[in-house]
Amino acid sequence: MSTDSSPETTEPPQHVDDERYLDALTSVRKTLDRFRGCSDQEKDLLRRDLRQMQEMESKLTTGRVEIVVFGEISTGKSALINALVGQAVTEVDVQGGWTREIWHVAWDGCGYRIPGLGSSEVVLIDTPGINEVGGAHRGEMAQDAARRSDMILFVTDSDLNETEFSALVSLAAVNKPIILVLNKIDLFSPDQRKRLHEVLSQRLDGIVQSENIVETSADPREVEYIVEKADGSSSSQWRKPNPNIEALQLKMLEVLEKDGLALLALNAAMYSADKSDRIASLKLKIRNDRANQHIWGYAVVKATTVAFNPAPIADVIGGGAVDVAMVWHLAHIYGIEMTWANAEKLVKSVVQAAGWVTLGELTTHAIMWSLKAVTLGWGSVLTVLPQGAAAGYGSYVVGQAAKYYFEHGASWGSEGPKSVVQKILNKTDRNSVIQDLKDEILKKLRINQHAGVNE
Ligand SMILES: Nc1nc2c(ncn2[C@@H]2O[C@H](COP(=O)(O)OP(=O)(O)OP(=O)(O)O)[C@@H](O)[C@H]2O)c(=O)[nH]1
Ligand SMILES: [Mg+2]
Repeated sequence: MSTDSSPETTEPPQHVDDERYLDALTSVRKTLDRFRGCSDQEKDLLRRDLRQMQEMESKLTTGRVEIVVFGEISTGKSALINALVGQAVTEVDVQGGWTREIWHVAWDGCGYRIPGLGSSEVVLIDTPGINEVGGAHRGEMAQDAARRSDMILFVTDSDLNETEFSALVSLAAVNKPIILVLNKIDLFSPDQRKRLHEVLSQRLDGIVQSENIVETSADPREVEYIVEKADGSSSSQWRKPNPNIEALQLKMLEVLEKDGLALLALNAAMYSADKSDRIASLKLKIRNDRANQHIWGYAVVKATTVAFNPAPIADVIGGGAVDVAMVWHLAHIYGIEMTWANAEKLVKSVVQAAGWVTLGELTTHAIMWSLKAVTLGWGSVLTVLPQGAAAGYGSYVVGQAAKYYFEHGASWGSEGPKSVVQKILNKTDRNSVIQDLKDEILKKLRINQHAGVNE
């Protein structure tokens, strides 16, 4: 399986003209195209998703139907797979938590093929028990396998407990056929079996169809046989009866015959829609992180520039070239073309919306906050520090507002700039932004003092 960033695509299957199937194939390929269109950084973060998506494409084109066997530890999941396949392909043990990996086993004997796909096969997937002590991540592995598969066999060996019930409810939400397998029926009397079946049907009303509850004994315990010999004597022998899985086999084939192709198609289409959403939200997140990094970088530049060259108050906030450059750069991050003049206008409108027409107001406040915090004995620091930090804070707010504007496709939306900027001001932890900026300025001051720039 190739894991590089330019996925190979297999040829479309020749003999399937089912519309749902072809739609699913188109949507899977579109999602793979979206992966190709990602930046290197995004591809790096999406490596695993890309591989899974390529697997989904190959699953669809070859017609691989996956049936996951899911349930608590020691309910007989592995025994059931062995019984279906007709040989001991996966390990069975009395010790709970025996199966630790996800196992894929071809169910060759089942006799089902997706019509039109010669290479089609049915694969059974063994999973670790969901409630294994200390095996939380294995439980997640099992859930993940269930999400990718086309049909779910949920195995239990008694009435359901809380874990099983909530697992079933969340599986039911992904809209795949679930067959509830009540295994180990050899351990129950006929009356107990009947009662259990009734209880399960009631509990699972609306979650699993009652005709999809089947009984099996995948690995029945040994029973005593009395052998009568020709001479009239008799002896006792303990033997294992054959597994009893016919009801399950029939049910599985019935579901496959009726819906096999549709299940495969629906599952692939849903899976690819999920991955597509994931790509979109990752792109957003990366862009958002980049934008925040940028804003902070510019705020620090502004803070230190002002601290080192205290300017007349009117220049301190909003008007400077640093803010315009920041906004212009942010537009680029959001893929929006913006002229310098428009960037300047945007900065001005944010400053106005913030109510900083009298720019001194913010600076005076900043000086008040800073006087409390600054205990250093440097007279020069007392003046440059608050002014610089206030200026940086102003840039920070301008940047956040511009970010909102670009995120909404270069628009303030129905709210208008005033209410957006007000919300940003309310949301911003002013003191901590100012404090962080002061730390940055002090860092630079110390560096410069050591370098002998400051006398
Ligand atoms: N009596 C009886 N015992 C069974 C049956 N099926 C499985 N068992 C026994 O149950 C125990 C657990 O079986 P496994 O198949 O290993 O169960 P599992 O669900 O795969 O268990 P984990 O992999 O640990 O989650 C073994 O001792 C099996 O012999 C059955 O139908 N009847
Ligand atoms: Mg097992």
